[in-house]
Amino acid sequence: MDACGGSYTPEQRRKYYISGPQWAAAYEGHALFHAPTRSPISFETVIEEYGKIGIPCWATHDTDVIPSDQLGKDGQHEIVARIKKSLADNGLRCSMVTTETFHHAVFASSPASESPEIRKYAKWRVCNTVDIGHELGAEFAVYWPGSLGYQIQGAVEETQTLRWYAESLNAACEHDIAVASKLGRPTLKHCMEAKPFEPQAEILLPTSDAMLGFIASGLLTHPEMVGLNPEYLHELMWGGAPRAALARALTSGKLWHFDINDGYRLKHDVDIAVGLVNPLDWLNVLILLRSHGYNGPFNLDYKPPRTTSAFGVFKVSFPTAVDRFITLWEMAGEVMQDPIISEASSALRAGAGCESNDPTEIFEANKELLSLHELIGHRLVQILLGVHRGRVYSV
Ligand code: GLT
Ligand code: MN
Ligand code: MN
Repeated sequence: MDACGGSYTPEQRRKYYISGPQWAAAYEGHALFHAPTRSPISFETVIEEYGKIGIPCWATHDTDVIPSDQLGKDGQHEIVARIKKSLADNGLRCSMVTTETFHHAVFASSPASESPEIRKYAKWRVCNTVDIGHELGAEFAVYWPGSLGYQIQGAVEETQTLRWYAESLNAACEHDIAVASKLGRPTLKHCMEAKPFEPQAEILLPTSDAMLGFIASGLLTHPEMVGLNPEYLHELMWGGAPRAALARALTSGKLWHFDINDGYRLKHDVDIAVGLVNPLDWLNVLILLRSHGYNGPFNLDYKPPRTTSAFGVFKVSFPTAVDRFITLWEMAGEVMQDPIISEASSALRAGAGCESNDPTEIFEANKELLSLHELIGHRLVQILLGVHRGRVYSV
């Protein structure tokens, strides 16, 4: 790591709104075909290690830290008190809480199951997470709907299932309004997270755009309290352009929280760390967010690879992810100031000044100008590779 260079100090890292999820650091390397390669670790260790790295915020699912049978009971209160202490001791804060409505067997038929008792339990779970969020001082609650979909077609009626799903979000928002006013705190920002393909064969809300439609559908009692937590890879997975998906969220005023990672198109959710696969696309994503003043969290929702040791998780995986993010963020700022890109962009926006209404004449007048698209692309790659600073290779 020392030999690699290019790293930031914990103080520098703390200037960015970066959050580390409990589940990312505690991921043991298991999957359908994979046994774990790392041992369980406590939230105390995760918070302490995040503190040493300089990750300023921590996020968690309810059951990442509280066993299911302790939810809502004394055990929950004891654990939440220990979390608060651990955060305070290590100079972190909790930015986001989320409800695990996908792993436990009770959610096999989704949190919006036909069974009223499962739906009642799901509502209770999201309301309980709102309580935990307020107690920990969180700003955001995230909802990944998990099994909201089906394996067997025809058995699930889609419109009814979406109505039922909306009921649990409505319960969370209404409970939040009551709790926040009692505590004199702002309500949480409730953010939906889409993922295509997994874990059902068919998914009812597979993309951020589907979720924008759902938020505007009239099914929510408080659509103003509900926004998006897009995940970079989840938009790439279905073949979308993450930057365009983010732009659509931005124009709807719903880009509130952002899961940062990387991976490949049309594959499963490999959750590789930010910038390891698509650094140029990531640079462009951050230019978009910086130029629109996005100031929400960047949540490190990736999985340290199975081949990384428990030691490596905190010595290699997290610090390098944070540092690549910061480098790309700062580089995005450099692009925004770059005189060549700004001159080329202004020239494109000014157009050729052709007065004619004849399409051939308009094309002729603009055709040289439009070469600037490719020139801008070249300049972005130069900046990414450091060529603009004189880095050259010779054979
Ligand atoms: C799950 C999912 C992630 C989500 C988590 C939030 S759950 O791990 O794969 O992308 O962000 O609930
Ligand atoms: Mn995610
Ligand atoms: Mn993912």
